[in-house]
Amino acid sequence: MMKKAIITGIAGQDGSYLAELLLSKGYEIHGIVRRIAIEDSEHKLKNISHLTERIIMHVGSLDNILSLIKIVKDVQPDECYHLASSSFVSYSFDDEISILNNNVNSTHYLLAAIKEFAPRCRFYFAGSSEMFGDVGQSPQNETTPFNPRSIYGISKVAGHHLARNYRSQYGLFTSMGILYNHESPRRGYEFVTRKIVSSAVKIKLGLQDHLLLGNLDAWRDWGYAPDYVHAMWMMLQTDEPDDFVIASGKTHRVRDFVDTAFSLLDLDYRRYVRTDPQLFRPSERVQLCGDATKARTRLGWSHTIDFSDIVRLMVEGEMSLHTKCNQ
Ligand code: G4F
Repeated sequence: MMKKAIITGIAGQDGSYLAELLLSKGYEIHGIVRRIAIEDSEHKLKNISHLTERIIMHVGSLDNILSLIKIVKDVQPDECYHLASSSFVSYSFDDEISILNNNVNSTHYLLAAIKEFAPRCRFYFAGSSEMFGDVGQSPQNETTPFNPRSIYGISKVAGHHLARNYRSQYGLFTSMGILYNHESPRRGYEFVTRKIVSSAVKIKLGLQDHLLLGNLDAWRDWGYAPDYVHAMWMMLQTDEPDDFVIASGKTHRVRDFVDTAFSLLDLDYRRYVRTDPQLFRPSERVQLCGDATKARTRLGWSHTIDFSDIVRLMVEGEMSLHTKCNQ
């Protein structure tokens, strides 16, 4: 029988790739989106505009447990991928309050709705390397203690404990991916990789003259988003629920990303990139680098696209957006 999956955050980078993957596997897909997304679909649903005929959209709010109960009850999903969250790692106090409330409550409401109304549904929780935060060891794996240093990281640790608790207390199948940074041409503009390629292309086309960045010497373990959503699906196909680090295992500096992107456009980044102390973040002392041995051995997962190809795909994607606009 056709499997049914609910995806929260379906219009985001990961949600859109996951929807494509599950459709290719014959799933019936149900996406939960806010009313505002339907009203401004050209912008807010652009990542899934090519899929809207093939997915069932539910207008619902993740901060309203009643709307989630209704959707879970009606759909009776086999799998639920909870990807929606305020995912930009902000350090602003204003954002802190809503990020913590939204991220923790939405996870709790969904788990509670599933426990009551679709207890056989398998639940994927989108964890993050931000949960490790100011960590004492590199690389990190599933046994590394969490020491989050951002509200976003704290909200993900709380969500992780909720999911684990529903696993051990109520027997729900809840699995978590601790995903390191994953990028693609669908990445949001607030994240450093998209900011870099978008500016580099504009500089190349004479539409912008410089790029302001924060710490160029911050290290990140960057992978390719479609590889990472494949791991999410694999995690829900196992015999037992478990938690997995998903990472490339290789780190690069923001400076390396900048250099590679600008070089692909025959530009010398040193002429255009300036740093702004206001864009620096606290607590970025230790390299976030993931050890995905468990995912490789237990799931058979591996990443397929390396750093330089990710940068190239993003630069090409950005260039083609400008070409389309000018046609
Ligand atoms: O692209 P970023 O904003 O991503 P960050 O904070 O690592 O978080 C992303 O990955 C996490 C792990 O998967 C997710 F949990 C999270 O939701 C998100 O997807 O920043 C990357 C690095 C940081 O070290 C930051 O300090 O780039 C550095 N950076 C330097 N200049 C900048 C900038 N980041 C941003 N966003 N903007 C800058 O101008």
